[in-house]
Amino acid sequence: MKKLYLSRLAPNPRKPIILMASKGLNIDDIHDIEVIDMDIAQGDHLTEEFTRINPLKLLPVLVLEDGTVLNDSQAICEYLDRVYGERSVMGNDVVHRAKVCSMRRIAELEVLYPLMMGFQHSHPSKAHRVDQVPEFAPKSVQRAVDALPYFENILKEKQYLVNDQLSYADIVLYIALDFAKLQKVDPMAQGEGIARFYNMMNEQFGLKKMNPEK
Ligand SMILES: N[C@@H](CCC(=O)N[C@@H](CS)C(=O)NCC(=O)O)C(=O)O
Repeated sequence: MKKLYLSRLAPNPRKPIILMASKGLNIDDIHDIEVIDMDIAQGDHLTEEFTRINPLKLLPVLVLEDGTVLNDSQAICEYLDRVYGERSVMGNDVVHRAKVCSMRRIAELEVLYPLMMGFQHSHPSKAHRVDQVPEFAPKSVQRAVDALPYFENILKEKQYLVNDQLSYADIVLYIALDFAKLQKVDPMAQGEGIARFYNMMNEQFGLKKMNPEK
């Protein structure tokens, strides 16, 4: 049995859950994957046992049957996309894959990552991990906001970021927009295209929809 260590509310662990959902699959119903829920607030990922699996103490992690450890959300999504379901979320052909790769890198590096830095440098729960520089937090969040017009220009003309189908790039941007709310950035106030996109993704993959019991 493969083991997928997750925290269902955190941005990076949400990627594999949404990726599978976008392929019509429920991560909890895959016959050869055991999902292990970790509580970041309780420090489940800081134990000695988990540190042996991922010395970086970060989620998500997928451990394959032969013991191979994939400790990065992108790598896990690449694996899941190829192994499960029909349609590829990473791209159907070489050019489509390259376009998805480019767009998801921009969403990740220009929006999600600066927001993560904003959170890590400001939130009390991260003080044990990060040598916090509080003045850096708003500047980092602003950097993410400054990148949003790039996506607005695309989404005011198109339903999805790449071609006419949902891809991994959309998943990364959606997760980043949802995470932005924690830092008082309203996804509904970043332009018509982003607002429509955010609503569409949120209806399908929102935290409430994916975690009805929470
Ligand atoms: N590059 C990693 C980053 C993973 C990451 O930052 N995970 C966060 C949740 S979004 C985490 O585990 N944080 C725990 C902590 O900060 O203590 C990936 O994408 O998998």
